[in-house]
Amino acid sequence: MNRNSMGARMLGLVAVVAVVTVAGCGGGGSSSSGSGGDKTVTIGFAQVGSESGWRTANTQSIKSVLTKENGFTLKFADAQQKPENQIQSIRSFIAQKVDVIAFSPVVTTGWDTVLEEAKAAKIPVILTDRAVDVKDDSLYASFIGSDFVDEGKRAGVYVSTTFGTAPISVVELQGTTGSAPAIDRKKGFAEAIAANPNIKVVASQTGNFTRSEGKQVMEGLLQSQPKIDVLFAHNDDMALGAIEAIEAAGKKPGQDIKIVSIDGVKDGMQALTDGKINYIVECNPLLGPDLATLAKKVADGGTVEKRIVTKDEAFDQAAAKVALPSRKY
Ligand code: GZL
Repeated sequence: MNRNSMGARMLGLVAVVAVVTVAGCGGGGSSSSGSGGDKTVTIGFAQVGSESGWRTANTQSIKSVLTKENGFTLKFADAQQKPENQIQSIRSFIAQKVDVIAFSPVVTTGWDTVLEEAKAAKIPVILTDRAVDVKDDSLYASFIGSDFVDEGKRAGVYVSTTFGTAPISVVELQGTTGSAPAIDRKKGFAEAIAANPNIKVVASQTGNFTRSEGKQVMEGLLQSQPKIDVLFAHNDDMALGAIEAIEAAGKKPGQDIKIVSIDGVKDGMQALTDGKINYIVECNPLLGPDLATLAKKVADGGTVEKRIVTKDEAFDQAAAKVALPSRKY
């Protein structure tokens, strides 16, 4: 899409994108001059959307710490999974002269121009959850989030060692096309199973990280694939949608079709405990506290670590039974 048509789309989106000031004083303009310390830090956060249980937990973690009591004014925007909405929100944060901008980029590409505008405005940018693919990594101060390649690898190693001792047909429900978690989880899974000749990925399609699309795609795969032994889903929400499709087809999820997923949200851990999922690699969404610490530092002009990797556990059915009661999300 060329810049003019992009500009037209973005202007049209002004009415769509609601930038909400969540805490502290309303209205535009920074309530501090590039401050950290005890002065209020005004932070603009452009969230992916509300597509999954993981996103809900991530948003809750962010909103629960970026509060007036903790010295923040939060301007929060929900992009409804559209990168153009995020670009519009970031431009709005720049116009309001916030102290810090943070966002979880829907997809990895298309960010150079707007991040250059933030840099020109001397507003530091923190990436949370998902990464960007930019020529100049000085365009952001820090990236805090999980290692998605490792998550995919761990899922692949489990499939290979647990189910791959005989020939198996695997179907893959990918996350949002072009997003860092979808690209990297697919890469990690493929690397982990590459050496096992028993494993064949017979189909790999996006379910866009949502339960409804995961169900829809799985319905199609159950029709088109003569044999499905294992489902690898890039997130629990798509796995839960697929479970509905598998049961509607008269098959037993977790038994007739084994399921390996990523996230570890409550509904996913419940399905794991109930034996409908076989293994979940966690992707910790509770990024709020670390984001708050980073935001104060960069607002103060301090330097921060370029990459902070959040720790992820993994659960089989027995481990899920033990962990579920005390899960925070
Ligand atoms: C991963 C995050 C992904 C989750 C999905 O960090 O970006 O997006 O795995 C969510 O549940 O929709």
